[in-house]
Order: sequence, then C-alpha cells, then structure tokens
Amino acid sequence: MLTSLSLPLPDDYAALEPYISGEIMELHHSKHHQTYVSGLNAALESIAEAESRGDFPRAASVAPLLNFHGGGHRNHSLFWENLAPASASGGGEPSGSLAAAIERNFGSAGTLRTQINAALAGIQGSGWAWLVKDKESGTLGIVTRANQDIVTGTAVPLLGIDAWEHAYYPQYQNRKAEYFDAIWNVVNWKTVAARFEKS
Ligand code: MN3
Repeated sequence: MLTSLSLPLPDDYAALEPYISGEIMELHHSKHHQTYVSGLNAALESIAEAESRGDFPRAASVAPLLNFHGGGHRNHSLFWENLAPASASGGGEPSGSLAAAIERNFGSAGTLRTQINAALAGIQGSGWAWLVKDKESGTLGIVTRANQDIVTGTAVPLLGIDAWEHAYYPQYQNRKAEYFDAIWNVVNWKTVAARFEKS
C-alpha cells in the first residue's frame, strides 16, 4: 500500500526556476500528486473491501478510479525524474546512443522538441505527451494521452511532459506555449538516456 511520496529532485521546490516556479512545483507535488496517491490508496481499499464481501460488481465499479489515480501516480513519478535544475543535469542536448536514435527517428533533437511541443499544443483539455520507444522495433515515437491514461503495450515511456493546466497556470496562465518552450531547459536527458538503454 502506498502511503507516502518520494521526490527524486532536490527538496528545494524552487530548483527549477525560472523555468518552473517553486509555487508550481510545491502545489504540483505536495497537492496534486498527493491527491492521486490518496485516491489510489482509497480505490485499492474499496476494491479489497468489496472483494472480501464477494461484491465483485462493486469492485469492478472502482476500476475507473484505479485507472485515474493509479495513472496519475505513475505519470507524475516518471515526470519528476525527467526534470533537473538547469544548473545541474537539466537542459542541453541528448548524447550517446539516445542522441543517435533521436537523429535517426526525428532528424535532430531540435525537431523532436518541435514535434513534442506541437503534440502538447494539440491536446484538448488535460493530458500528456510522451517520447516513447517501441520495445520490439526499437523505434522512437511521440504519443499523447488524455487525462491520466498511461502509456501501455510495447511503448516504453522515456520522457513525459504534463500538459494539465496545474503544471503551468500559476506562472504562465494562458501562455502554455511558453511553458512548453521553457520546460526543455530543465529536461534531464540523463534519465531519458537511462530509460532508453534499459528498454
Ligand atoms: Mn500534473
């Protein structure tokens, strides 16, 4: 049972400034992500309780909550690891075999950024854009997911960008394209490369 969160970033919520404000990071992690964890715990408890009574229709009815909160927890856990202060591992360009794969699949890292930003801009409502690697073909691609739906199947998520309003609104308001541009300054390519190598 999940009861607490860990954040693999410095405890300093302001570490990603000026690109992502400390106010956003604190709200996003300590309130929004916590809500998904709490919701996931509640859903798991409801399912266990219903199953213990043999009430399987009730257990099944909780599935959408499990999907939403479980997805929210998973997506944010991956997202935090994708970020690092610009003064540390954030920003710059991918290197090594990841860089070669990006060039092969997209032409350049710049083109990849442009294509992910276009995918993010095309999301209607809340959702995510992901750089993924297909486990079978090794091909890289860009996918979007609505709400907190997760990447599944043979696609392995390497880099996720949160396009929910809570990820940018206090700082960027309606200028979400500025957030999509700015976040590249704090993308931790080392994490992306590690996931690429492992997949
Ligand atoms: Mn979020």
